[in-house]
Amino acid sequence: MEETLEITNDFVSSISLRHANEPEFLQAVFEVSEDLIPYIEKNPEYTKHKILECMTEPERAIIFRVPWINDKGEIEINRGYRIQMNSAIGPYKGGLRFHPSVNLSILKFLAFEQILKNSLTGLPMGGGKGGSDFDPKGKSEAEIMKFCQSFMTELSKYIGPNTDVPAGDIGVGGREIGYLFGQYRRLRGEFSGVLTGKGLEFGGSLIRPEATGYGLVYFVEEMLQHKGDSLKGKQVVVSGSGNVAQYTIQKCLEMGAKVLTASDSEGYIYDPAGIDEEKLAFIYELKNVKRGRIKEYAKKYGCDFVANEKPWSVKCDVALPCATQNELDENGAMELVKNGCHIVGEGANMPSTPGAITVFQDNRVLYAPGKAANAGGVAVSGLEMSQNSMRYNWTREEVDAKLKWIMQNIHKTCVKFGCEEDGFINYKKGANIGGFVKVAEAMLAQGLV
Ligand code: NDP
Ligand code: 2IT
Repeated sequence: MEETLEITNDFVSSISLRHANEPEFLQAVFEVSEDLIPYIEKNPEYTKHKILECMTEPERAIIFRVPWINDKGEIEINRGYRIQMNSAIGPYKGGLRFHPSVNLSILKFLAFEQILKNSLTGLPMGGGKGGSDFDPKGKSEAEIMKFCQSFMTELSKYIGPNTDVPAGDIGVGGREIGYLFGQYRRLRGEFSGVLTGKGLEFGGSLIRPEATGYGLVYFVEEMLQHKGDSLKGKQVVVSGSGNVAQYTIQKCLEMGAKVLTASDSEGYIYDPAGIDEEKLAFIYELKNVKRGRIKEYAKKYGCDFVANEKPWSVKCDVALPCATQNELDENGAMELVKNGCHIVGEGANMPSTPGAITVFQDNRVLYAPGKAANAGGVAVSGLEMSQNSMRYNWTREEVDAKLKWIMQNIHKTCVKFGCEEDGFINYKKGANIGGFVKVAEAMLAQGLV
């Protein structure tokens, strides 16, 4: 016990110093190490070879200038990044985020989470993440294309189908992946599976756009079934209204649940009658085509729009945060618990703050962290890579069945490593240890590299 404390303190103080200006990265590392350190303690090989220290230092972090010219003919300069975190079990794999908040700390937290998430899928993918502080909001089609081309001109030097395979994340969807792919193909003169989330006409996989949301709902259904329950008839609160939120809502409806909320960075809508198929079609059009604001939903359907607030005070059984990091804090968690919410599944990456996680754990809320619950997106990206390598496409049913099977396996892994003495499943612990073991063993086997 004393030894564990010592190692914890050493690790915590050295990593805190080393990454002093990276709060999100430290938050992610501490959340994971809380579960990993007691486990690592029992395996001296991991301690001796400093596996956790190695895993928290990126293999490589690339930062580059992205110059481009806007529609007014003015020069704009953004910053581009690719964090190549760990390639012990496969090529770096992870999304690209375009959002003004993007910085080294946020991308390192995402890349670190991605190592464990990708391992949990069972597919051979390492961890990486990238992006830019470019803000796609309000930009014309031509500006988006010019930015993507300039970004890829530099990024193309560091990626490839066997080295690093980026995909989408916040602000990067099918449109951006198309422009990025076009520029890579032009620069390299090759057609390869260098990106995932591609259009179906040029190597994309069926179900990839739906995969994160569908996978999240499959995972939550597994959690409920494990305790003899199901999503049917449940009241669900969702945050976000982008890619992950949209397909989360769709699958919840298919499973017979009632979805009461959706949000964006300006606030949330509360629809007590529930979002149905027709209203969801309005959200798709609003967000993916018109690129409008969620408050227009409230105007159209005559329900409440609550500006500058998160939806956690709405009474529900299940909460699915699907927008961004740290969007669900301790107060939000207490509201959820007070209103009887007993399952939280993270569609977003690290949406719950450490304070919120403590509230969930203290109140025995079943809490599924993003690295387990939202792994369906990268899992189908992995399946897109397989299909590209085979030069073949699986049907929608085939991909969906594989996705469901992968989510069920991740659930089993969480139960295996996270089941406590009284039968309570600590999904956070299960996901952290379950994701870690494979990467740690691969790192040990490959020596100090
Ligand atoms: P989108 O860009 O499609 O949608 C993002 C949504 O989150 C929008 O509704 C957006 O609102 C909201 N949002 C973004 N930033 C903020 C912010 N700072 N404050 C409040 N709301 C915000 O992204 P995705 O749906 O792809 O991603 C959502 C989350 O899911 C992210 O955490 C991402 O990392 C994670 N994820 C995504 C995967 C994928 O395959 N796409 C896979 C696994 C996880 P607004 O439009 O106003 O900005
Ligand atoms: O956070 C994530 O897992 C993603 N944004 C998807 C990454 C991918 O490579 O599909």
